[in-house]
Amino acid sequence: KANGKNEAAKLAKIPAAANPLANEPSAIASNISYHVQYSPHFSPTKFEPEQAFFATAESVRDRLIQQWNETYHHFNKVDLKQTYYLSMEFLQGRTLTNAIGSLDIQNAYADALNNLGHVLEEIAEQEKDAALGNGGLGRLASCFLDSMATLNLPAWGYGLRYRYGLFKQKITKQGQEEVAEDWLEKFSPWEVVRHDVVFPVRFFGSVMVNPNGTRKWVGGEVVQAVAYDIPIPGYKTKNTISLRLWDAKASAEDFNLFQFNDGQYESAAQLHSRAQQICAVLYPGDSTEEGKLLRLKQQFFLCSASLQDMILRFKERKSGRQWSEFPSKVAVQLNDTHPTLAIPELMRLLMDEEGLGWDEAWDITTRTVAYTNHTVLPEALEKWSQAVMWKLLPRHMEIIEEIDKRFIAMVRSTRSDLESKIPSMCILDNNPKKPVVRMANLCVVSAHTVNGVAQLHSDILKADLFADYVSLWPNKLQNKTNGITPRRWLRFCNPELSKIITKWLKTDQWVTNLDLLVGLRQFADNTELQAEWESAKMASKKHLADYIWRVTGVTIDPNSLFDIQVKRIHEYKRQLLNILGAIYRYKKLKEMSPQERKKTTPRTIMIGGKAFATYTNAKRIVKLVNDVGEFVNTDPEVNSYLKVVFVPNYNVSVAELLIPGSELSQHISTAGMEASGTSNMKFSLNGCLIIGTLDGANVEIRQEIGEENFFLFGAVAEQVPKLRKEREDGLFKPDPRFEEAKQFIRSGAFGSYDYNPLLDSLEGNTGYGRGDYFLVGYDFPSYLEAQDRVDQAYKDQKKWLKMSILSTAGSGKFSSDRTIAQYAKEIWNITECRTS
Ligand code: B1H
Repeated sequence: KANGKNEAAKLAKIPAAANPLANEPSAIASNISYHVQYSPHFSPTKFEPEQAFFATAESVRDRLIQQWNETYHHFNKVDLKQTYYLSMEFLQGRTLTNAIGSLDIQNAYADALNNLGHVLEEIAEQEKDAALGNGGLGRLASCFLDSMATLNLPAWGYGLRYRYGLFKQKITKQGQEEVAEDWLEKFSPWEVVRHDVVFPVRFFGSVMVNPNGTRKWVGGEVVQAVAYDIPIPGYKTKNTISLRLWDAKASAEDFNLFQFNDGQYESAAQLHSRAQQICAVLYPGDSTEEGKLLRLKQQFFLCSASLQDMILRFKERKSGRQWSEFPSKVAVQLNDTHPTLAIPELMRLLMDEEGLGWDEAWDITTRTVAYTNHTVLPEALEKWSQAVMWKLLPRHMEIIEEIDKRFIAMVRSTRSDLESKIPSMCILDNNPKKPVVRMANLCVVSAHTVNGVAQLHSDILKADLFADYVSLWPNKLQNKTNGITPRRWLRFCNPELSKIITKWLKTDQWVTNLDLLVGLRQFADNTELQAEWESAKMASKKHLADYIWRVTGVTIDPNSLFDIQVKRIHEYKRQLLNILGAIYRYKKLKEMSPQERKKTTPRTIMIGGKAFATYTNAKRIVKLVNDVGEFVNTDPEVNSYLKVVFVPNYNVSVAELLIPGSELSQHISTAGMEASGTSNMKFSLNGCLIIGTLDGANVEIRQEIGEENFFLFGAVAEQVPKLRKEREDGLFKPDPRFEEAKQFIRSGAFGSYDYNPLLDSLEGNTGYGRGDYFLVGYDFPSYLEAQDRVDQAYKDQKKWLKMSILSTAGSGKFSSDRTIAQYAKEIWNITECRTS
């Protein structure tokens, strides 16, 4: 443990290194000590873990910046096509361990810090999570950046620098409480502000028609977008790319000095405070008109600043560049519809600012932009009010109208058979009650490629949501099954298991070639490997048990089966199914004799996740899990056989702790509703078995690891519409076990909180009733049966370990390196650009 004062005094005696960026522990220590003294964020007499973290991070950043400069110098020289990944979310989590590991200087840093009286792992825990995203979609963007850098691809991430990311979740007697999470409280050592990269972004105003008929957007308010760059190192390669996050500021001219001197402070700085609102929070609540407008402003701000930056870079490269070459130099990927405005904004910039005609601008735009769809849930398909769009972005609405008009004309003239489909295929929904712009339609019409994120999801897009477009453009729709970075999600978060894998495969090449994991299959029965595997898992379980005790005060038994469900709380993800199953398990344990109980498989069920602040039923689920936990965990008759724990404030860092310690994880969404899921891949990669439905990427995971290693249950996607109809028509007879579990909640066993609205959602169509839209009742019996198979399998530890090894061995496909290589080849048409 470090002792602040003494250690700081010691620092002064460390000699300056000849090359402060050398990788010997002595040079690193000297570099760290330099930052303590000369990057004066804190008093230089203090060197406690917090100061040590910032100084260490800054010394790592020095190394990243060096590689980064070389990388971009190289990109400029070689001038290959580049990809720009536009996303409203990047869920980066912590950076230190990942950066040191990618630079391959873990041991030297550990030694250097040891010499300075600190422990690397402890220092790393000082870092705040950068949670500039909600869940899977944002984390996917971050995994993609890691893979793009590691594969040496010329690529950039573009996003927004939210002042407050995803809220911190506190659990109180009332349930979930949201608290602002201040990731920039001190500062972020990873971001580099680019005072020279600033672009104006306009809002509101009007369209001026020039004498020659061209049009120009004028007036309104103009905000400046300032770039903050975060270096993203590739694993064991010099290539280090950028995540460029835009922040908003007003310019000095917008500060009314006259008003200010007159004492009117608020109105003097009005534009400044309006600019500050833009990047204040991730996802401003959209229950009010103001909230909706702000979200739309954010989306446009990201698109406009990013495109201006790309165009400037394009023009700066090799003189005499032709506009027609733009699509062979620039690929833009839209992460869902959130950055759709990139389409009309690129059209506007090309026509109104660069003087191109419609046809040329349209040709360039459509050959540049591609779109990824991440959901088929109707409530998540973005539709913006035409009135709001006309007000905020009048020129873009003109362009969207024109795109729509030309699309309709094209369909009429080439495909008269699709006439009846035009109302649902076109972009503007002119329903007089609420005219809207359908962003997904705008994307499909304008993008050269549209992709889903798992095979089943892409098939559903083809057969359902986008079926008519497929008949128009048979080759536009592709599948790109999601993936996860094996660096963060195995190599760094689970070093014990990684060591074993490297030992048995006799190589660590699996970290960048995850398919090599199949080599473990031949040893799945090997008792030596099994023993090592078991002891690594046990160490992680103990570590996790420690953590659970620290954050909840609940003691859990590392010898029990660790069963985890962590993801956003949503009715379609069916945490309710899980908790109803837990309640049923409790009731059966209660009915048993002590001897019978001893024969059961002890379980610790952990559930974690955040509920969207205004999603009432999701918050009720959080409350229920907490209440069930309190009840079960304090029942001395059963609590050595069953514990239920709500893990508070689930985020990337918590995931890095939970996943290595997991043995069973639940991915139990109603079939057809989870586009892919990505935590399923993380768990499976770490040797955790899955109980799940045939949904999203589960289907492919089961194929890869073998059906005998997957606990399958539940209806399949094709059955779902029919089952819902039967439910509505009163033809469904619920299983008595389902009724029993619900009844136990209704009886008030878990306290006085009113759970009726939640329970009613599982019933008929009255009141809160949603007619059990998510089919919890239908799937309950097969879920319980699958859970029985889990209990049986766990009793045979040899068999379980074999299944666990086979899970890891079969997870190679789910590397985001594979996913990104497919995007690069099949959508972006870019090739590697290695910095030597
Ligand atoms: C996914 C979202 C999403 N799909 C709207 N859609 C949002 C929609 O802030 N918003 O308005 C934010 C996010 N997120 C997820 O994407 C899917 O549900 C997962 O199944 C999938 O694995 C993940 C990555 O593709």
